[in-house]
Amino acid sequence: MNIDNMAIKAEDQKEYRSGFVSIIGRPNVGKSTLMNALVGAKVAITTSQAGTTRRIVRGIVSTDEGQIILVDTPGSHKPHTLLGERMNDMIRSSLADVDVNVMCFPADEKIGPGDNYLLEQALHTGKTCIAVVTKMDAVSSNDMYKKLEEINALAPFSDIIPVSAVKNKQIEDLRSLLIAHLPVCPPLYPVDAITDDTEESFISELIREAALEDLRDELPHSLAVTVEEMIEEDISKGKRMRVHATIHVERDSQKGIIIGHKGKSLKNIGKQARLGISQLLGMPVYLDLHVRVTKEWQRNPKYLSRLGFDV
Ligand SMILES: Nc1nc2c(ncn2[C@@H]2O[C@H](COP(=O)(O)OP(=O)(O)OP(=O)(O)O)[C@@H](O)[C@H]2O)c(=O)[nH]1
Ligand SMILES: [Mg+2]
Repeated sequence: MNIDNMAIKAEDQKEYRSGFVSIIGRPNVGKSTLMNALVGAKVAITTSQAGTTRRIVRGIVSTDEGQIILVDTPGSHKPHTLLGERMNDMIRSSLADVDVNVMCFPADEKIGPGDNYLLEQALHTGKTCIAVVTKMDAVSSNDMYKKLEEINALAPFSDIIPVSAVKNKQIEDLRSLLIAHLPVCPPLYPVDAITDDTEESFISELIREAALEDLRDELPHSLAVTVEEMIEEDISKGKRMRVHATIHVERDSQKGIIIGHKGKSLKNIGKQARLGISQLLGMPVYLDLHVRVTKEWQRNPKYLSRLGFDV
């Protein structure tokens, strides 16, 4: 018998763990950046604007020890629209559906009532709750020490771990910690998968990301993006993807802002989004962007459902 094969068999018998981990926290605390760092690839959009993530996005991490299915959630906030209510419903249902909840606290911000409200809901599920202090690169070690003490006194977390997703600090440790908390179970997704999102849905997110970064604080919450059509076409140097997409805004005045003076803003958005989309698809992209006023879509159940925000 071949000794090498026997060694592989013994390795195979190590307990493999697999399960779901939600990433929760207030808007802009670094949840999606953390998920991308854990996955090791961009599977969710991230911006400096609060309220970037609007739907549940799953990122998958597979190692020799196990598989983590990360569930990135929208930032928890007081809802002002039907969309806001649906986003909070998404958070609530993911809290209950996972094996472990990871609650993110940014190192450089105070803990507030919004955190306590979400924490109460997470603890209520009776699931393992891990506190992650994000953006550790943004504070001194002295301030970090105080933050860890404060979080330790806040609730009976199973673990508290500081990380920096942008500097890749303690991300490996967090991966191992998460796997250790998952049930013994074979992989639930193919081990080479990194997300369960569709290409089309991620493309619409990349366009929204480009628009959010370009427009800064002007109207981020009023934007939605839909992809109407994707056509692969032959060009002289090979293949090209033609993408037709619509940016929805809520009011006529917002349409003007998105288009900008002589179309400059829309051109910038298109240029930025095209880069990300061609990287994703591995081929050149022709992006045809239209801006449409879909009045008060955030409050209208019919539009919400058309834009993919079903109950
Ligand atoms: N310095 C620093 N900034 C970070 C880190 N992680 C995230 N950020 C920044 O924090 C901002 C928000 O990041 P996101 O990942 O989009 O935050 P989020 O919690 O997913 O936000 P919502 O989807 O709006 O709830 C971005 O500008 C990130 O670059 C980090 O480790 N260090
Ligand atoms: Mg996010």
